[in-house]
Amino acid sequence: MTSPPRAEPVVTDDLAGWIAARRRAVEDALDRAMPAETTWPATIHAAVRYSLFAGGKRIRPLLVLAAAEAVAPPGLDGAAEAMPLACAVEMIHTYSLVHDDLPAMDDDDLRRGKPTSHKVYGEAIAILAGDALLTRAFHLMADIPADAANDTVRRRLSAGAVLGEAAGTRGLIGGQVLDLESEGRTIDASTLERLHRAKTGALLSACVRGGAILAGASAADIERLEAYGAAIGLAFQVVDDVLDGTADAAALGKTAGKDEAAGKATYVSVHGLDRARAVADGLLADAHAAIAPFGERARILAGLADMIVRRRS
Ligand code: GRG
Repeated sequence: MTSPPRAEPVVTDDLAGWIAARRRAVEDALDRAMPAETTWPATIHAAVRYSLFAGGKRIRPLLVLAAAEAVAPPGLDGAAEAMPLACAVEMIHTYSLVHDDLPAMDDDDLRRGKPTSHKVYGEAIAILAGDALLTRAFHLMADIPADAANDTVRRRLSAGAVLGEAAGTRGLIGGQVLDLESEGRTIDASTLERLHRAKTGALLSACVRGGAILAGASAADIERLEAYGAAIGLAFQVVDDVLDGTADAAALGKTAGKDEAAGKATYVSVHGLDRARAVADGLLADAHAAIAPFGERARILAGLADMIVRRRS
């Protein structure tokens, strides 16, 4: 069955301006957080920077900052409080891509429109570049000024724990294990959902939860944002599956149609294209409903959810 063309995404000037400004701030903070390419040992710093600055969309850092800004009380700069997490989560995301592309995992040649890390630096350095990114993420979260207030220290530890949980064996790594074990097998819809909630959803959810924690959100607000994060976390992967089956490599910046070719279950193979799109739309509605109580304060989060579900790459 063919699907009707989808409406163009509505990225308002307000949202586009916010995204451009925050992306710049994230690029600067990431640049400051990583040793220069010439710093000893130069090979590893060049490899880390090659992948970290390869043109990622920075969706995760944007979610961290948007959540923090939505809940920060007057007088607190939510984005400044949350910037270490915004950088840390992008480092972890980049490490996972570098390792996922390795011959022992997905064995991919193209990522973010460029040759993958191991193609440029060799396998050993690519493994170490991933390790370095993961290590630096938690170093950054723990790097708290000695004179920081108790509240700041507590929030940083708590956000660090949220990040560790999402990146760990019940999140990103667990999802990757389930993915590897599912290869070449028929899996049912609930296993597929579990896989994606862990592999993709956990980290995206942690962005929102961690950003809110760093800005001092109440437990009730954290719970609302948690529901938003869970919905967009899964929606992100459903849309990724749809794009993997419908877009080309030039638009995606990575090999397209690879999951299908490898016999991997995707939302499209399990549910069909139209149903997969309907699932994404339903999750988008859930995300909007979860943040409705925030009213105007959640307008950027609402816009990011629309962007995630309506994106073309
Ligand atoms: C190696 C522990 C470990 C995990 C790997 C990241 C990953 C798990 C697999 C890569 C393949 C995949 C489908 C991941 C799901 C998450 C996803 C869609 C990543 C791409 O995220 P984008 O679109 O990428 O935000 P950019 O490049 O824009 O940052």
